[in-house]
Amino acid sequence: MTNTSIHRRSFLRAGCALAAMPLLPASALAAPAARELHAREGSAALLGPGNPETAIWGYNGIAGGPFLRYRQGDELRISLRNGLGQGTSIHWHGIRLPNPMDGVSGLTQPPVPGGGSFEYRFKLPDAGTYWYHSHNRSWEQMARGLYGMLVVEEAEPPQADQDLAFVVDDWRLDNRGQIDSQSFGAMPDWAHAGRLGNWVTVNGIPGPVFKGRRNDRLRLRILNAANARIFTLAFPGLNPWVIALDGQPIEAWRLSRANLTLGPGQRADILVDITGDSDTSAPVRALFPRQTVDIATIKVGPDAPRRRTPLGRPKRLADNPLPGPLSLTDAVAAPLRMEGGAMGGMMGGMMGGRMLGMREMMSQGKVWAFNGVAGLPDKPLITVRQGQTVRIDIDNANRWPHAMHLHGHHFRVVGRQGRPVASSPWRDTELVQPGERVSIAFRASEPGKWLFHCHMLEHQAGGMATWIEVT
Ligand SMILES: [Cu+2]
Repeated sequence: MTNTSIHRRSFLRAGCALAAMPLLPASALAAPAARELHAREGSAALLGPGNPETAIWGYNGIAGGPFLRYRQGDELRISLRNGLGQGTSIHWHGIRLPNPMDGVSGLTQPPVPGGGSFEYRFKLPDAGTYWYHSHNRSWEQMARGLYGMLVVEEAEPPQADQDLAFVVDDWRLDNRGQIDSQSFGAMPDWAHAGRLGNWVTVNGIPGPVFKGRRNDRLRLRILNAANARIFTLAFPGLNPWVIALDGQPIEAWRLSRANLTLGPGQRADILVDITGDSDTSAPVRALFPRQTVDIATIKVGPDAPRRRTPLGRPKRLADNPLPGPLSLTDAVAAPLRMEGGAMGGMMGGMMGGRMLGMREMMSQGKVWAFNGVAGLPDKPLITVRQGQTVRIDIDNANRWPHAMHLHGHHFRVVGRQGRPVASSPWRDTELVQPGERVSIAFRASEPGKWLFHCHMLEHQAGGMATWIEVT
């Protein structure tokens, strides 16, 4: 199990003060012409400066892609150029957009072949922290670095002295510091927790240091970009305010003793007030089952503070114009039973319209099923009309947590273990624990075929994918 334990040594070089990664101002990026994201090979300093670089795949050759930043209501216009030896496409995670722009290879578009290109063009209706990533063979393409953060600025952002991306990923590296490509497709990963890495980066580097002055407020846009790892983060001494989840504003709450848990694909916007004395620092800590690792440091510089006391409770951000309200009494409902995986006791499932035994399924790389069907079915989970409220009753009947992601919509949790839930935040990805029954609801907005799948990418590839048709 050495591969799945996090290496400690990367985090012992606390002295190396790497630059934080501020997001560029919108004016620097919002050019009217189409910008290009070129999916290609590149190299990245995943091991930190002074160490050999790691060969990766990235948009414009950058591991974790360029940060994209727009204003609410802007049009995104990006040409994907494929410089890889295999097909690819880009999904815009959390963005409400027309279905043909959703970027799901095999459902909303054919994969863009090597040497080909495809133009994505759509409006950005909602402000918040989103991301974009490959949606073809994503279990390999994302593990190699094909993803990036997409920020849509609010008209009135919260008061903060710095607005920072905080993209957490775990990479599985071999002992030469290169991406372990031998283990792509390894069935033990697919049947268990998914591909877990052994090397953690924040914004593509190990242990970055974010610098501020005493009483500064930092906005951290945290994204879990890992294939499969659930990150639990602690901010000792920092008392952050959580102000948004999956891009959607919430009533600010203090993370004083609690930790922040993010499943793959989930985001949280937090505000951190630096209260330490000059030249002190506070860690951002990742808690693993048998280990705690400082993945970033927030350092108080020697400069005089720009204000005498920290800022108070933040104002609630303006809500996005999400389609609503939900009409639960006349919602169209579908059950979704999640089965399979190691120790799951699944006997077999439907594949391509045929009933297969478990051994036969595994020989074709399928180890999970939704409602007894492994892999993307020909028929949707449910067909609904635009404007209808849809409820999905998820029953996680196996031994593993799953990060369920709905494309093109945000939903609310409206039930847990069969009991109604009165209020819950809008999300696009929900972490469902083993044995948990969770009902989610949303209003079908755009017509088309919307994928609903586990964002643990090996589970998705291993069978956990279905779709919802909006007519
Ligand atoms: Cu899963």
